[in-house]
Amino acid sequence: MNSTLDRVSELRGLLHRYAHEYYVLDAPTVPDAEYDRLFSELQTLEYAHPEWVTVDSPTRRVGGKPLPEFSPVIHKVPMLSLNNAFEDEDIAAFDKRVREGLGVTEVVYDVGPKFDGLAISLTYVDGVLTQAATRGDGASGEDVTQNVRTIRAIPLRLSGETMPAVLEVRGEVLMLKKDFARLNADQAARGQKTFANPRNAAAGSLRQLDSRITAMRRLTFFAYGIAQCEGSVLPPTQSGAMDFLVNLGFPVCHERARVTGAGGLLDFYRNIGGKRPGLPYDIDGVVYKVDSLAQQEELGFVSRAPRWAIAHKYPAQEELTTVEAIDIQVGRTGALTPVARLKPVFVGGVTVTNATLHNEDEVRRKDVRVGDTVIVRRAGDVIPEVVGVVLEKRPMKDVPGTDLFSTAQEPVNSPFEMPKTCPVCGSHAVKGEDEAVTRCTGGLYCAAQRKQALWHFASRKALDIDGLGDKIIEQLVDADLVKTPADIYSLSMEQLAGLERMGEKSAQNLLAGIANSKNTTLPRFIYALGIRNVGEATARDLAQHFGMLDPLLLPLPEGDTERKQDIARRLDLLTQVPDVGPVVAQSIVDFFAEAHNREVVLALINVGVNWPAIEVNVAKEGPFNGKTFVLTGTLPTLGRDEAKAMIEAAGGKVAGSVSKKTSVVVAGEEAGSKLVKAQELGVNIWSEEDLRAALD
Ligand code: 9MJ
Repeated sequence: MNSTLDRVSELRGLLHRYAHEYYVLDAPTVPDAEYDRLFSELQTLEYAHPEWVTVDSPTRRVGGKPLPEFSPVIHKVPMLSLNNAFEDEDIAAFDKRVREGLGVTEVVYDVGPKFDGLAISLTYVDGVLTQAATRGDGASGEDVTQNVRTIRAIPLRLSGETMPAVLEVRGEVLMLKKDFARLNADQAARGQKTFANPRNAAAGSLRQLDSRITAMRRLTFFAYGIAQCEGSVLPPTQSGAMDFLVNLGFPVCHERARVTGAGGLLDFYRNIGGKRPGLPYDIDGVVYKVDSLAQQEELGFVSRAPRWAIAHKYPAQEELTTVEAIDIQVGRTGALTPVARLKPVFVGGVTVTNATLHNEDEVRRKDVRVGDTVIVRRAGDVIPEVVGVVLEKRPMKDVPGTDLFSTAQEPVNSPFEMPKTCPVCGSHAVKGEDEAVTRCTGGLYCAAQRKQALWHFASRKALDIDGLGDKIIEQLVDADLVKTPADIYSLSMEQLAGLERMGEKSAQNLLAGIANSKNTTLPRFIYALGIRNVGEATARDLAQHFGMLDPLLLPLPEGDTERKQDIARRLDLLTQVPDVGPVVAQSIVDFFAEAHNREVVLALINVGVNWPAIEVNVAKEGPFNGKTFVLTGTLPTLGRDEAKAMIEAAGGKVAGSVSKKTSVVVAGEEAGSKLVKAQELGVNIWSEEDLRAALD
């Protein structure tokens, strides 16, 4: 048994299959980089053992078989592909080969981006598009004329003065990044399959048997070469040929140049590399072509590729790796984000060890599991992400089958589950029904949220602690000197002076700032707690309405039924507060339902944080006594505060959300869900005019 020969046949099998999935099925299961790597491994082995080369080796042909449904097209001039290079040295070697092959000291190149799309050949007879064909296996492709006719970038009839009798143009069909994003959003909205990248979207769109579908997908095209030209004299250079095509009405990429020598090639590579994230289309490298067509002819071809051109690829933006763990990261607002911890992999020029999985729904949709092999993408400066799972590489185990003698297989790993509690602080994790994000309810108690929460607590609109900036908070938390905002008030001179870059004077100032902050106001105090959805205005409304926090500081009862009733009562109480709707009310209830949060509030009061008593809005005597109003939409003349003041002056209350208890909804223009709810519940609906009339 020859293990190298086994490897050769294994590689051929894999490459055949991957090419079939990629070219014929439009459903690749591995990233391009993996294909390239296996391909070059096979090339190396075949180079060392020429006796093993077979006519059907993937190195002898390009791509896969045409789909049987499209008519085959024999390419009069084979559609070859380009050799790839990755390193600067490969480029120096290419330039050297070219110079030596031509016996010259310097060569001029026509250079441009390498589009990541679908190669296409367009034939024009007497200036009219007669046939469009895909590359297929390079010798024959598929007739996609009907589909190509729908691509607006491709001229149906040529313009210009010199009209060749026959012209065969080569180029790339692609989808712009923005059209790809739009297509995927549409597909997801319609519950249809999304595409992994613009290349697959372009291929999937062009290979539709129904050209009406192709027409709805926005595809574009760039010409990059001429395969045949009869009845017209071609310019003597590649760059001249491009200008010739521009004159005939073809789209040709503007990011092109003429450069000299390996230095010129590498400068262009770096220049385009810098522009790459901002380009409207995906490119996977740049292409260098000897500019003189006579020199191109002199150099000729080797097996599947021209000697006069090379593709200089950028580091792969997609790679394969395995998921070692799925951790939960706790964000600033308590958002729990699943993050895939990956076996380190080099993608897009950096080593990637983590990739965001966004949220629970996303992990479910992609069904990413620990132990899975995944495709990781890193495009530009974008955070690396898991594009999808290679399902066939999922680790499996044998299990007993339906009868005694058979076995079946099932995955070793199980689907991901979002934790029910915060992994950092143990508080409950909650997810709103229509929300994608799961959040930790730990608030001030949660270590991961603590730094941010402390910063918020000390900020100007909250307790306004002079001198307590984020650098100091960072140090205090890292040194475990401060766990909750209450701990700020027991910091000593020695502890502060021990911090980095903290002189005695600034320590003194900070202590004074801390002491001063104890005398605050209730709105500031409520705002400082950092309750989700409770901004300055809501904090003010809550303070004004309750005058104290006591109703919320009682623990929830133990029993399930009692607990539910108490929550309902609290929600009801809170939605009586002007501008507090069910979402805000729920955030407040969730916050105070956590014992840790209540303890922090009490501890702050115990260390001496205090505020002047607030005169609670007491309902005035008037015609609206006992009535609850809800304002929605824009009233013709009254501002929101004016309308509210008018209602309160007449003894009424203004609440934030509509319920059975609402007496009247005053609706203006662009009233939304509150008006709908009022209609559903049969609540009285007034206009501004009705309100004024009732007060007259
Ligand atoms: C791409 N993909 O952008 C060629 N290509 O030339 C460009 N491909 C090519 N040229 C000869 N710009 C064979 C393929």
